[in-house]
Amino acid sequence: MTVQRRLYRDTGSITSCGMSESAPIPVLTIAGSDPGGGAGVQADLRVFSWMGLYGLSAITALTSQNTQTVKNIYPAAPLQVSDQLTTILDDVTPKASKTGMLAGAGIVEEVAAVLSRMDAGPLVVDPVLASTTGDSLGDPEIPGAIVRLLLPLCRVVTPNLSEAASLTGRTVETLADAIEAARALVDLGADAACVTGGHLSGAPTDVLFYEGSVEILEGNRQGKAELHGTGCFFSAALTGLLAQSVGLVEAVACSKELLESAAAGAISMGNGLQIPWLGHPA
Ligand code: PXL
Repeated sequence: MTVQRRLYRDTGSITSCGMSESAPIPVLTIAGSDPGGGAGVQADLRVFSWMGLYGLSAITALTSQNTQTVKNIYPAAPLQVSDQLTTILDDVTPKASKTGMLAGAGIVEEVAAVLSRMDAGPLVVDPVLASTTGDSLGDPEIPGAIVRLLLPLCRVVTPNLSEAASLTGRTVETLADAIEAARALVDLGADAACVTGGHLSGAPTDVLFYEGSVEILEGNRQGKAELHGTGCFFSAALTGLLAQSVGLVEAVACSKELLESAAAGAISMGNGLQIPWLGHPA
């Protein structure tokens, strides 16, 4: 697999497929629980441990869901989220962090307040607004709160097309739209924006806007079916690579290749959507 070869050649601390060979590096996810294991905190921690990293997690919501549907969402109280965060960060400084489902504008406010005063490493914001099954994962105030409070703190924001549309107030349907949306997200305060193109018609092409230039990352669609938890997988892999000091463009390209590999190996765990799955590291 190209990821393996490229990482082996380019980065001393990574032996294969994004795996760290040094002492376990702490990485943090701030996200919701998916008890079905396909998305959210459970997916993030699976990616982190596959990379040999030490996963920390602050839970923003419980959900009752499986591979077919999101049945219920139970958001944490905002202060419960900030309490988890300050308690973790008082003790351990992650080398990188990510946010996933934040479940309410009040939670976004608390997360931003903590991350603006405590070091949690470079921040990946995955602006989760809905599940692949189409269920909303939070209140309508979330996109505005993410733009106002989290984009200025983040290293990179990783929306899919519809999330990019919600964050920017634009129509984002084509590759040209995705490029403009990525630029707009940087104008709104992100250091970099990666608009993922899994829902583009044609090849799943991602767009990265970073330091004034655009990188187009073409991908290959693996199978026809939608998968559950692809956004979480991608942003967790990206966080894990940033934690290992891989440069942003390389980390995005590598995360995309890891996701393609996991999509090619997707598993049916329940009767609904398949889950991206990486086999054991080589
Ligand atoms: O894939 C987005 C996502 C993120 N986080 C949680 C989820 C989902 C999708 O269902 O449940 C907790």
